[in-house]
Amino acid sequence: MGRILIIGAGGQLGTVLTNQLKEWYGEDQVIASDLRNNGSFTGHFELIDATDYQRIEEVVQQYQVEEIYHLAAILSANGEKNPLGTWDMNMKTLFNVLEVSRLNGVKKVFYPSSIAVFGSEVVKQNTPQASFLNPSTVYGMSKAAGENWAQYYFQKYGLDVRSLRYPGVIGYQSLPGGGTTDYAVDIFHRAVEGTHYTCFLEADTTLPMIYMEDAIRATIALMQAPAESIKTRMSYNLAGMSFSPKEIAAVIQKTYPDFTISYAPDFRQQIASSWPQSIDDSPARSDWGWKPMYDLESMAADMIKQLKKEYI
Ligand code: AKB
Repeated sequence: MGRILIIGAGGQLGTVLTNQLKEWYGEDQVIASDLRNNGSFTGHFELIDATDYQRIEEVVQQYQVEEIYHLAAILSANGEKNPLGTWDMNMKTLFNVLEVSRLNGVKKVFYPSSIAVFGSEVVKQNTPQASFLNPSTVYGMSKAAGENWAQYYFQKYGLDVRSLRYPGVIGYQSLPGGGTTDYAVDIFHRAVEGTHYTCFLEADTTLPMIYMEDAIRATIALMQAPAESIKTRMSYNLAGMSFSPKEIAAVIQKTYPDFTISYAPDFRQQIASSWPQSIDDSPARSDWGWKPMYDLESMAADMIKQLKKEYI
């Protein structure tokens, strides 16, 4: 097998995915890349600004890359601070990855989409995969467009692009940046360090979430699945669990009875209110055998256990 390039390896998902891919395929097979080297990478690391076509191509040729995970993007909340810049950045980086892949023999591309592709037109409970997409954020718009481009490159050029619509990802290994679901990670850090948490969403805002371990397992399973199992070339709905800030706080209080939370909703509330509350991921289950392992209780227990080691 040829080498694997991860673009955005220093991000929330990239940090963990890079290590998992090294475990699967061996350290020498994986090239981590990002705008900066945060010093945590062992093995191959390359500085890549994904808006720079030439730089991606250089690395792909140097290492004879056959698979790319393109994880670099500006997320929902940060994206709203600079709508046109976000569109430019999210689309340009995707086009660069697709074109470099098409022209340099890259065989497979992973493109992360998001529940942010859904907007007010969908049923909020068990939102089906084949829903009308009217995203409320520029990030969501870029992901909806990106899904169509992924499908286009598959149909027109035969490029094997695969994609998942991630819900909010919760993990202890890395911090999210600039998303609307970030509160569900922050809350654990505050609880374990013993401080109060002020939540930027209202108490009853239910959103779909997934534990990092499940998110990584789904990603690798999708990429390893035989091509004939991949029935959608847009993006697969992916679900783990659904909960509100009030519900997660109550679970945390079982371990930390003194933990306190208050609510000061800001502009992110409007984004969260436009998203589904739960996701129907039955196509992923039936096409390539997806099944989540973590629910709210087991995810919270593991988060607390792992973070305790960090805050001693
Ligand atoms: C965000 O909140 O923007 C992301 C996402 C759901 O895609 N975590």
